[in-house]
Parts: sequence; structure tokens; C-alpha cells
Amino acid sequence: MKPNPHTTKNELLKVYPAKTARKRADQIVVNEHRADGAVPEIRANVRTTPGAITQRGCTYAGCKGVVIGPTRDILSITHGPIGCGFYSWLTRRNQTRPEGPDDANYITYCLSTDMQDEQIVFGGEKKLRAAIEEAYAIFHPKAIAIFSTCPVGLIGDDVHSVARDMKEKLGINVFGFSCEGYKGVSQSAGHHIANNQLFKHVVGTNETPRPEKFKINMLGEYNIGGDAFVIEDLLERCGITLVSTFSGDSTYDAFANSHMADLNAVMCHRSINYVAEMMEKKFGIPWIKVNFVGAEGTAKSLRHIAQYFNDAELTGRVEKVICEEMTAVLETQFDVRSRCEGKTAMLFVGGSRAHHYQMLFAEMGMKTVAAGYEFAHRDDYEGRRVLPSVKVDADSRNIEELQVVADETRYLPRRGPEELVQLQTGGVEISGYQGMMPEMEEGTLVIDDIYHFEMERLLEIYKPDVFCAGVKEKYAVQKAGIPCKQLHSYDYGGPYAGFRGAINFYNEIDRMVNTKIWSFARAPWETEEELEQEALAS
Ligand code: CFM
Repeated sequence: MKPNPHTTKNELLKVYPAKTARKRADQIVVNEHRADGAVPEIRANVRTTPGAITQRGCTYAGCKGVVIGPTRDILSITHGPIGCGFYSWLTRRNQTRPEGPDDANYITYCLSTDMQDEQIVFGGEKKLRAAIEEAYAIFHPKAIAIFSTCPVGLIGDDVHSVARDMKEKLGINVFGFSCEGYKGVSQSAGHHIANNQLFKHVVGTNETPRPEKFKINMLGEYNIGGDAFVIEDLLERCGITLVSTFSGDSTYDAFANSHMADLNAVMCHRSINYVAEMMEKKFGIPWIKVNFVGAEGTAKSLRHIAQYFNDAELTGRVEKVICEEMTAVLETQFDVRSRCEGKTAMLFVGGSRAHHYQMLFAEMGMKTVAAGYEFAHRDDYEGRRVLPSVKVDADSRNIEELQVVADETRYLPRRGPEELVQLQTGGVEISGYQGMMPEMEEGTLVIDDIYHFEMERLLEIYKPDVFCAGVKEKYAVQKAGIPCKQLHSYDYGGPYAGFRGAINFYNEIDRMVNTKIWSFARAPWETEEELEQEALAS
């Protein structure tokens, strides 16, 4: 029998103390579509209840690990005790492809100031200066980024003044991030801090003209498992120039030159919408939301980009590429559907993939029964239309909001107001994002910042065919006899973006949900009787 989402919600809440349950109730929502197109309000981007096991990471992880880390030629130095430096050793499977063997690639390095008790007591700025000088002497990078860990903020080291001094002394760009782990309620604060500094210190600092006709930036694509390579290839075949990706397979110079693009295509809205908005205000570059996860999403995104440029030849090439790719996609879809149709999935991950990957499951005929983000905000769930009603609390006020105005000489609106309206009526949403909930079925469960206990209960109640999360959850899920697909790291797999990636994903999930192996795992809650019944049924 299909589990009832309302009863399930009560099941999850009943273990909590009254006050916690009350607050938590606003983060666990049964999805519905109201007449005006709105969805229920969800509480998001708020502190995790102390004591709960959350999936979240810290602000430092969001800044260093997520947004800046994938850029191969910015040398990153983590200022803090070495124990904090886990994310300075990039564990995120983002790939990069230097143009030649001599081109810089610092991604595999892990640099930390290794603060000791002495620096905690007397200050760590001296050690930071020494570290920057040492790193410069060894690598001669184009730019150095300094990342603050919690103790740096607590003792009050001024990384920004050190950065200014060193910038002058070394003659390269040196900039710091006040991304102490505690700065926000999750890694989301770190994205914002990273976006601000990139925008302030890098974007627009390289004026090399770009003569190409169709120039875009890809925002919020981090090249996990090679996704960006697939997208780069598609764009190239369509004749679309990628000026910069933020920040998968990216370089410092590309960021610096990115204001030459005529369109920002935003893949992960959560982590980078700030850069899109700021570039629009300062340089007049419009942005659209794209999604290269799922074959349909990929085709639609390419078509929207073509519509934006409104050029017959480009449109023709885009259609040709889509056509070339779709045959294999449809063949695989047809094949996997025969085994996967009607199976169920749950996705609890990050701030965008829990939404995007539902498209891939849908293409396989699978149903998403519950989903949620770790650290997204209300607009990622309900759509940007709710932005004016999002309350600014003490935690979000903590993060600087840059006041951006049109650049005196370089502001150039790429499209006039009428053209934008025309695009909008043509189905290309400008500066918009619909969010996850409007695209999920009614009666599905949407849970923000899911706690580990809730996850285990969900597995027990729904017994989904596949659960998507990260490595922290993976083995707990599998012990319950349910396969877990890691959507952060892709479990050593991927790419999953674009058409080729979709085929990869269909095949992998098909294997995961149809193998017999999981039926041999015994979930702790299964009774003898249930086991016997299962044995009889198989
Ligand atoms: Fe954006 Fe990401 Fe994600 Fe994200 Fe992330 Fe990631 Fe993610 Mo892990 S930037 S919000 S902070 S799409 S690292 S590449 S998989 S949680 S859903």
C-alpha cells in the first residue's frame, strides 16, 4: 500500500520535544499545487537543531570546497589549524583539464598555514604572510586565495589586510575570504561569500575582447565526474562559445574576462545566483536558468540559449546536435523503462541536484516520492517568486550583500526590455527559477535539511527502490537493503550531464534497482514473518 505522506510526517515528528517538533513541522511539507500555481511554504536555510545529525557542511566548505576549489590556477591557502584543512584537499571529484602539460593545476595540492597554539594566542597573520610568500616562491601563481577557518574569525586575524599587503608586494592578485565555518547555518553562506569576493576581486579585470558571436558563461556547473566536459563539448558542437564556467574546469583569466559574455546560463541556482544577479546589474548581462541534467532538460536548455541569440544558423546547429544525440538516448530509455517503470526514488542532497536528478528518474519511468535539499533556501523549493517574502534573519544578515550598480563605462544591456519580454513570452524565462516543488507531484514529501533519524524512518516506511544522498548516508542506507546513489560524488561514476551523461545514469540506476543483491541485506526492523513473505514472493 502507498504510504500516506501526512501520517509519515507525524511519524517523523512524534519523537521530538514539542518545541522542536513545532519548528520541524514547517520543514517537512506535503507537496500540493494550489490554484494560483503556488506551493506550500517551507521553512529553509535555518539552523539545524543541536543534537540532530544533519547532512550539511560548513561555510568554509561552501566557499573553498565548492565555489573556488575547482579553479585550477588559483592557489588556495587555508588559514587555520591543519585539522580544519580537510577541504583544502579537494575531495569533491571536480575535474579539470589544463590546456598543456606546463599549465598550472593546483587542484591536487593542499596548502594550510597549520596554525599552532602560539598563533591562536598571539595571532596568525605573520604565519599567513610567510605562507603566502613561500607558496608564491614555489608556484608563482596568477592569484592566491586565502580561506579563513573558524579560529581565524574567533581570534580576529585580518586576512583581508594581509591579502592587500601581499597583493602589492608580490604584484599578483591576492584576496581573502571571511568564510569561517560558523559564519552561516550551512555551506550556503560560503557560496555567497565566495561569489562576493570573486565578483569584487576577479570578474571584469581582464578586458581582452571576445569577437565570437554567441558567448555565454555557464554558472554553477562544477564538473563533478566530468559533467562540464560533456556540456563544453555540446556547446562547442552547437557553435556556442563558453567564455567561463563558474567554476568547473575553470581558470582565473576566464573569470576575469567573463563580463564579455552576452548571457549567463545558470545551472546550480543555489550556489551562484548572486554572481548572475551582480553581473546583470553591473554589466547588463541577462541570465536564464538552465538544466543539463536529463536529456529533456539538456535539449530545452540548448534551445533556450539558441532562442536568446535568435539566429537561424545557430538554431539549426542546435537542432542537429539534439537530433544526433537523441536516438541513443531514446533507445536506452526504452530499454531501461522495461525494468524500471514505476520504481521509486528519494533524493536528499545539496541545493540543486535533489531537483535536477528527478528529471533523469522521470525519463526512466521512475517516481520521486520524497526529496529535499540540505541547505537550499525557500526560492529553490518554491521558486524565485517567493523572494520578496523571504525573511532576513540574524544568520543571513551576517553575510554581506554587495551593493552593485551599473558600471559607468562597461554597462551594456545585451537585450532591450522588449526583447526580454518577447523571450519570456516565447518560453525563455529571464532571471527566473521555478523551484523544485512545482515540478514534484502532489502528495510527495519535501523535507528540508533532513535529519538522519528521519531518513531511516523514511526508508522503513516507504522502502524506496533507490535513495540518493552522499557518503555520510550511503552505508546506513545500504544496510537497510536499499541501494544508495551518491549524487555529490557520483560514486566514482559519471558524467551524468547532457545526453551522454543521461545514458550513463539510466544504465547505472537500472543496474542498482534491479540487482538481486539488496534482497540479501536484512534491514534491522524486518520481522521473521516479513522475511518469510519476501522469500516466498521471490
Ligand atoms: Fe550546487 Fe553543486 Fe548542488 Fe552545491 Fe554541494 Fe555539489 Fe551538491 Mo555536493 S554547488 S548546490 S554545495 S549543484 S558539492 S556540485 S553535489 S551538495 S546538490
